[in-house]
Amino acid sequence: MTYEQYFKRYLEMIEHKLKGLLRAREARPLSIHKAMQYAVFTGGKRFRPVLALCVCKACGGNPRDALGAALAVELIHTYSLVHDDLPALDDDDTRRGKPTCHKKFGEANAILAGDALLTLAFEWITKIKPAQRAVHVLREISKAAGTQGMIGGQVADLEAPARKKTLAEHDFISRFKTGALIRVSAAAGAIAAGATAREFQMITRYGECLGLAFQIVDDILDKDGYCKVMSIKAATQKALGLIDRAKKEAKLLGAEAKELIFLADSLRQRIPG
Ligand code: GRG
Repeated sequence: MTYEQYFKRYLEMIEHKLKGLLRAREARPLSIHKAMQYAVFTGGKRFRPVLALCVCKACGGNPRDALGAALAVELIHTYSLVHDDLPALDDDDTRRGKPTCHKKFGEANAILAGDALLTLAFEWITKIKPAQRAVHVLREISKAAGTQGMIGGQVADLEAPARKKTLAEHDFISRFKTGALIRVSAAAGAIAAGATAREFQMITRYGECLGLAFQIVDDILDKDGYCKVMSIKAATQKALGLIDRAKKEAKLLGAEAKELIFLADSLRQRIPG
């Protein structure tokens, strides 16, 4: 079974909510809302929100309780892609095979659309009930998206010239730039479910392993990043080791963890060869 088939229900829940959320924003000024919709609906895998919903279920919650957190991480992920594509950063013309947001709507609109997606994410976190869980999710996501997470990793990446990076630097950058948002997607699902401290720790370790593996797999597919400091074979081994560790953590949660194991295996499936 494919990722899309297995997670059909979750993917539909996420699309439905995202559509409602962004349609409601068709108010003036239309240009910014069009740019936001364009960025969100250009065919992302929705890996992070699916992860949040699976974790919520694995920790005994109703996946719907994690929807606010799931949408928030997807909006933050989308904003990071829109900004990363800008001329001042990666200067990319295409994303997911289509023109980047700034190519389609202009640079000013793309900057503002990214800002608005980030702000909207925080509005959605406030919808998590009870309020105590919303505050906990807010704290974790703020840290993971900021200089102690994604932004910190991006800055460290910009400051380290590509060919001089060591393996340790790659690990540091990837844990922050990519891993933090994936780890917190899992953590937020656990918080929304009212997980125990033990479950929260296991889920955090699961998310950490998956987050680092995610970047290594992305680099294997692009023959970039890790593949500049190690062979594709070694990078594959490193990713497989992390995916196995993630699965071991998930298995400690018992039968309810089967979706988490499938998700880890779908990442494994993306590795070529
Ligand atoms: C805030 C400007 C800014 C940057 C933060 C996350 C990030 C740093 C930049 C985005 C570009 C990048 C290469 C990130 C690495 C993480 C990664 C592999 C992103 C792609 O994620 P997928 O595969 O994308 O989940 P889809 O298209 O499926 O949503």
